[in-house]
Amino acid sequence: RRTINVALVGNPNCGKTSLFNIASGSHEHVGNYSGVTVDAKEGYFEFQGYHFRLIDLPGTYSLSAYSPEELYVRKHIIEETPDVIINVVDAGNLERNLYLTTQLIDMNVRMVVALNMYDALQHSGNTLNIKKLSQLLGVPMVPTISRTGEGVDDLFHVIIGLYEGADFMGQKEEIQNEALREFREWHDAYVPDHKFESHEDDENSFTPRNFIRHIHINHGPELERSIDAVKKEIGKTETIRHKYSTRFLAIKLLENDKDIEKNVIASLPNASEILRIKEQEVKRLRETINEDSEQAITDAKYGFITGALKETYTDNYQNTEM
Ligand code: GDP
Ligand code: MG
Ligand code: K
Repeated sequence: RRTINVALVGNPNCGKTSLFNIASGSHEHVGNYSGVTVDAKEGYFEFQGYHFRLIDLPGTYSLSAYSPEELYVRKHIIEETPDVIINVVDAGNLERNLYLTTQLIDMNVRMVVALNMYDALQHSGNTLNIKKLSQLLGVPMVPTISRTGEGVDDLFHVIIGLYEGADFMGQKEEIQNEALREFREWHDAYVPDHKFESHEDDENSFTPRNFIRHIHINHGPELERSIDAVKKEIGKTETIRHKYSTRFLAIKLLENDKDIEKNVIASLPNASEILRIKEQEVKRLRETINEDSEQAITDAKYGFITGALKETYTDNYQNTEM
């Protein structure tokens, strides 16, 4: 039987290590932590008949190339290719924490969000429509309290489901269809310029499972146009196999990510053409939206998050103030 490789990714102090400890400890623990380094702790355990290898990665706010932690996490995801990533999120600090989530979505990884510190959210009296937020981002989400272990079994059930390719959160078909209908309604109203990519352009392939894999954070028409232009040129080098999604690479280039430029793009036969198109798009963006492309991408991601939270999160405190 294969081992399911799982990595914990999240901001500092969102409860990754607590989750790591409780997952490795509360289930049958069949091995010592090996490969213990300053950077990443590794644990082995069994759950529901599956072997798990769990890595506790360093905390990071972003997947840019601005800090050793960011580069380390990014490199781990690409080189170790975990089967499933647990994006641990502080449910009391969603706006900031979901920024990293949008970057993981760009990377097109198989992931589940652990809405951790859920006890703090409950005590605050604020409410979150988890199902809807999960539809808006195209990622399954499970509330957890890693200090007590609540929700952790549910989390690993979802991970097994994702690993085995089960349908969206194991929902029954009629619930899936309902969720899908709601999602499409929202999508058409909210991002009218954006079209879903689907397998073989088959309308029927637009299933919840596919939208988990194919949903994109929409960055608005001008940025999406630039992303497409750069992505198209990167996509021409089909003989070169890199593990990054071309969309992620295009976004990173437009963010002026020198690590990607030097360590991924430079080795492609059409590197100079890719960079020429990138420069051209950076210039075009400066002229059309009057903004630096890196800043524009950050703003668009926060815009998406703000919009999603507006639809799903009610701030009780603010309501009583008003
Ligand atoms: P890490 O930096 O992401 O590894 O976070 P830690 O696991 O070290 O947790 C940071 C702090 O949050 C610690 O004091 C934990 O006890 C606390 N903590 C972790 N998970 C939860 C949770 O679900 N609820 C609450 N209230 N506190 C938590
Ligand atoms: Mg930690
Ligand atoms: K995804």
